[in-house]
Amino acid sequence: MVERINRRERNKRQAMALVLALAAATTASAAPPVAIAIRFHDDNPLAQGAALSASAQAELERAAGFPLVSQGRDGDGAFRFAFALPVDAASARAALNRVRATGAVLYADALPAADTRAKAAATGDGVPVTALIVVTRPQAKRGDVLATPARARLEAKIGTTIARQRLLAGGAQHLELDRPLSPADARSAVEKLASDPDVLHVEVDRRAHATATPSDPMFGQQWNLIDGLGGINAPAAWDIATGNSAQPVAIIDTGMLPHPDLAGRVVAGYDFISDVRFSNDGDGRDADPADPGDWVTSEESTTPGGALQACPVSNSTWHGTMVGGTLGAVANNGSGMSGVNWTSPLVNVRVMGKCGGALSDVADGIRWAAGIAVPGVPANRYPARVLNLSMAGPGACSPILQAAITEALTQGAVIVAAAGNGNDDVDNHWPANCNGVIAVAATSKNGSRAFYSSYGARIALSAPGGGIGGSIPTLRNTGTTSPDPNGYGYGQQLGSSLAAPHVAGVLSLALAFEADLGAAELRAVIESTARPFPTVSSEQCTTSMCGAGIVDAASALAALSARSPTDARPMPAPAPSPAPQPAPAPPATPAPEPVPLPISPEPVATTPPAFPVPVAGGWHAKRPEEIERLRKHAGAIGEATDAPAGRTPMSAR
Ligand SMILES: [Ca+2]
Ligand SMILES: [Ca+2]
Ligand SMILES: [Ca+2]
Repeated sequence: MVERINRRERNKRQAMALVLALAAATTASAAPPVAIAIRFHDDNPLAQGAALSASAQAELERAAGFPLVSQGRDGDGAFRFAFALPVDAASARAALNRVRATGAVLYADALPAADTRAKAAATGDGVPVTALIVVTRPQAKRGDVLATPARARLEAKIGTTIARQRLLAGGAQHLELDRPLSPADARSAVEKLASDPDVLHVEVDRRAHATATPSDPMFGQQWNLIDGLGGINAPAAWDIATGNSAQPVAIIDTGMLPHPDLAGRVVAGYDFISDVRFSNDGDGRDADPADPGDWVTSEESTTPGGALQACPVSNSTWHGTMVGGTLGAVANNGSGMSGVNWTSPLVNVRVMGKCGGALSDVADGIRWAAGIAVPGVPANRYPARVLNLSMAGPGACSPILQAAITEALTQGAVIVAAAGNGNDDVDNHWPANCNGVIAVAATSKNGSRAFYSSYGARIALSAPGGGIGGSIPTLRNTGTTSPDPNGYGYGQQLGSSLAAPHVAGVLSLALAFEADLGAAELRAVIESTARPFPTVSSEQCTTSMCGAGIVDAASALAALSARSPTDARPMPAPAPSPAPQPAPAPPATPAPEPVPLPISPEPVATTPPAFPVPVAGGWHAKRPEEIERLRKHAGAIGEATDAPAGRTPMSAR
């Protein structure tokens, strides 16, 4: 493809190569990406087939500003390209944002030099294996489950019986094992199953863990929302948007509790934990996603052969309540704290219980949160366009999970994932290492990389997670095992779990202001308006470590509002609908209650947006049907016709 370019283009590219070489020479120890994955919308006729047409690729190269070498398509449907010239991390980031801003792609991701995706996701993380996920040939099934001969053959290979089998959304089979397998036995079982002619794919159902770390209680102010150095600079953004009661945000977590500072904000969700050994509520999936606690005792952790063997011993974390509060605690109610978003409903999607959450449940939870049907689960009356995943588990992104994420992106969802607290390359941790996900690293109050935060080329941007100089004020419950009904209050926490909902919150404010933005465009907006990392004496963030910068709510919203006025389409107030009313409308302008800190003196940006405005014509303009789909999604609540539950499991308590 490269030889097709004309001489003028070639000259331009040679000049660009020189600039890049200079840039590379001054960038210390950055691991530059070697390739990119670009996933177009499925209904784009120019993006069919095994490779892009020459003209489509030329247009892609023009948008990116770089010559690319086609490497075909991967299993997720993404087109892969190598950079024809060496590219430094910052230039690659800018190129990808230009491609995202066109509105034509579901995602455009840089691929690290060592792609863990290629490695088989055969083994778990050292804990017993309680379930396997297989994709079989159609003839191995009878209806939704394995036919008897195939099942018996697989059981012989696994070495134990399959206690339950069920169909996951997306068509894979979930095989819950009668007894947990040791990691070594699981590895052997996976190898044997992989050689079975009926098995197209097999992997261990791994677990991800909540990614917040307790810190000492301290009286805190919400620097994370206010501060113009290490915070997200929210007050000026709240002059433009505070949320939208017609645009739900999904908290895919341990379940939220009825905390007074979430009153009226939480709408009906679902409990996706299918295995009773982890659910801690006495049954499998059910309609009550309230958090019953996720404590693990030392006895559970040390019982040989038990499902919880080797799981970290801990009290209940109330992680979902904490994450939900960071994103959406009620503002201006005279008590407690404020969330990033003051209005949008929070959908309570429970996927993590004792010892974290299984990727099979996370995948189904993602689909359901985005409004996609999941077998055996009632339809989601509050399909969300912003999904928050404050969790991380070791290993590559499972193709099962990637398929769920890609499908959710196709529905218009934007998916935010915590980098994890392992102080490791994020490429080794799912779900943040899946394509199309906005991976968020954590920063301290002084803008340095938080000591625990994972990092690397896959990080989109950073947000406050706490560390040096202060932790993040959060909602909490004082129960150490079960929730204490009189124990609701406030605490302090650290973690990339708290960084993620800051970004999800800013995305929800951006959507509240302009509902037509697709997932990739939203990412381009928040990356290109992120605040550069301040210079610090230790744990300096760089764009190759911590992404584009620290998410800046004021800059993101100012950039959107500075675009052509006809581009701005604030959603109208929701039509009277059967939806439970999520929140009393907050006053339009004042800063939230508990925040005595002065607002940053920096003026609201009035400069033109840093990201390109979509161009009309060609593949890279957003198509009318795409806009229509996004609008429909935004209006889904008002259009719901089924009777309301009237109350949520939260308000029923
Ligand atoms: Ca249950
Ligand atoms: Ca439940
Ligand atoms: Ca409050």
